[in-house]
Amino acid sequence: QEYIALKCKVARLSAKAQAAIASNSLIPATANIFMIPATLRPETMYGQTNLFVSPSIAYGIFKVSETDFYLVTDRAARNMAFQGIFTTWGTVTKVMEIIGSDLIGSVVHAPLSSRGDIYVIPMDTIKETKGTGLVTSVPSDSPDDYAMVSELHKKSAFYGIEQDWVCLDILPIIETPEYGNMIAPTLIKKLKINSPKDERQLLEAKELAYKTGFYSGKMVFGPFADTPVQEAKALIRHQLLESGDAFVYCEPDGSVVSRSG
Ligand code: ZZB
Repeated sequence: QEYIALKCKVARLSAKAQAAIASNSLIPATANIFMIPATLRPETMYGQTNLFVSPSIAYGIFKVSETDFYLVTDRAARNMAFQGIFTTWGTVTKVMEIIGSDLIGSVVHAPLSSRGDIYVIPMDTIKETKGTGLVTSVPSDSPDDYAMVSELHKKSAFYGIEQDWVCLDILPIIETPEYGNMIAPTLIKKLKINSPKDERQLLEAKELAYKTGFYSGKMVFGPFADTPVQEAKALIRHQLLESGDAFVYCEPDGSVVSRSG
């Protein structure tokens, strides 16, 4: 599986993350820390509204250069080491560990997003065994994301977050004849999905959203407006890689890489 790993530079850390990171002597005060979500849909990056972390995953912060550090799961970092993403091939330099719940409320800069800076919020269903363990929220086009932000907005106190961290001001970026320009919210309604726990229906909604977006979608936002998604996808992917805002991150198909070591 080939993901696009997006470099979301930390603009402001939550109080807890700030305290933990400031007291770590291996991370210079001027360091650039990037939270790195993995996506299969670079063409939707204009519509990012939040960054999801799992409250229960322990993330690592890994040194990339004297100035740059990446925040991902240990598993993703180990895979990245064998793809030439760190300085020494096959080697990771982990400078600290931080639990996802401590990152919530931080603000990162999301490349291409019409919002610019976005809040880090929780998603319990993130799998540690896939991607980087961080997910960028695109509620216009991802049913999982729309279900989660709706839930968080309704129950912000329960989740221990500020309601205004959750962005529900959703921008249309792709249009399809089947579901209009709000594919995810339309499918959520159509399939009567009420919560992120409606796993089976969400899976169906995701498959429909992937297929419809790719085969009949056209861009309605950004420099490639009016271009079919099938064409725009590669163009936007290329642009993100060229600008250095993203890199390719691959995972072996099928099986999951061991967590040990
Ligand atoms: C932005 C985005 C916009 C995504 C969209 C999807 C959609 P899949 O489909 O199961 O192979 N993701 C990435 N890592 C994880 C993880 N560890 N746990 C849970 N979800 C994860 O998974 C790939 C997609 O699932 C990724 O692409 C990411 O969300 C999320 F409009 O990035 B995506 C119809 C889907 N639309």
